Amino acid sequence: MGGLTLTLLLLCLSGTLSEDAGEDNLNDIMVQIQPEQGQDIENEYKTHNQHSEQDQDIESEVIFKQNQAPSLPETNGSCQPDMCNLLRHLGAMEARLTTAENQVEELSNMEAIVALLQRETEFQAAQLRVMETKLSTSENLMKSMKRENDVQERKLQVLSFRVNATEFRVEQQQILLDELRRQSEDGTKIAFTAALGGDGHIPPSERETNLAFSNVFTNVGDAYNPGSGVFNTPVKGVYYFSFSSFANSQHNVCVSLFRNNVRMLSACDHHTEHDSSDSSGNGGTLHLEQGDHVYMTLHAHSHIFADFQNRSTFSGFLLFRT
Ligand SMILES: *C1O[C@H](CO)[C@@H](O)[C@H](O)[C@H]1NC(C)=O
Ligand SMILES: *[C@@H]1O[C@H](CO)[C@@H](O)[C@H](O)[C@H]1NC(C)=O
Ligand SMILES: *[C@@H]1O[C@H](CO)[C@@H](O)[C@H](O)[C@H]1NC(C)=O
Repeated sequence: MGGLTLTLLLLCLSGTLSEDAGEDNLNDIMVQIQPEQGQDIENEYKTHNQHSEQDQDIESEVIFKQNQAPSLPETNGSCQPDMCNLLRHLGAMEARLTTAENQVEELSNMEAIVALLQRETEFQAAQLRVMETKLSTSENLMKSMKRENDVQERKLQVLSFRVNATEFRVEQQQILLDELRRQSEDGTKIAFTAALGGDGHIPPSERETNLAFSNVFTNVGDAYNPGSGVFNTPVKGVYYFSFSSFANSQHNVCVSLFRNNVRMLSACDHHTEHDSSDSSGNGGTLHLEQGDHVYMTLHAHSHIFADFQNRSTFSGFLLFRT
């Protein structure tokens, strides 16, 4: 009966413990109070119980000491030796309780720190997610910029092709323009007309002979030589030549136009009893190289009239250069 009361008293003393720590501490207390020691205390208590007024004092003393803790050991002068022993145990227990409380507080501080660290970690994770989003946005932007860049590059290539084509056309037109300018500026102008001059006819010969048309009417460009009757082609191009010949009644007339050593054009008229003059003529365009010689010949056994009536003539001019 006395033991139960003590246990209740001890439970009251440990009322300040937290719920978790309370049970452990109570066990500690029960261990501290060994069975035989407990029996002593119980006996002691019974003895004291017989003096009820004294009992009242002790109970008050215990409650007072609890309020005065942890200065219990210094008050041993005013308590019974057994009670003092109990009180010292109580003081030690209280000290351990305080330590445990401190540890609990430390633990709860640690928990707070852990919670803080957790919040910090969450915050950093959130920041990381934001940065990841930003990064992927930047990457997408970069990709789209690269695509745009590729498109621009292709456009530039197309433009480059067009510029090249335009440049080519401009170059061609420049060449054509230069040629036209050259033709119109140094505009080689070649034209001549000359007639056989002399005091009568040129008699027939045993062989074909050159004719020198010495009566010059025009000789623009000085390509025709009236002394030899040879036209010396000054520039490559297309030329037009014409000639005519005249002979009187008893004679045949045959003339030819030569390019270098090649006969090109001819004209003949054979005499008859019925007319008193024989005329013939021919003409055409020739494509000549620079330096080509063009001249007229009188065939062998042919006759031609040469005076100042200008009936036998040789003409030529440049149509265009090639
Ligand atoms: C209490 O008791 C201890 C020995 O148990 C002694 O050294 C001390 O002086 C005592 N204190 C008082 C206040 O009597
Ligand atoms: C344009 O012409 C230049 C040389 O004139 C050449 O280097 C370039 O490759 C050409 N560009 C294209 C797109 O043909
Ligand atoms: C022949 O040409 C000369 C000039 O060289 C001219 O004086 C003459 O009148 C011309 N004769 C005829 C018949 O046309």
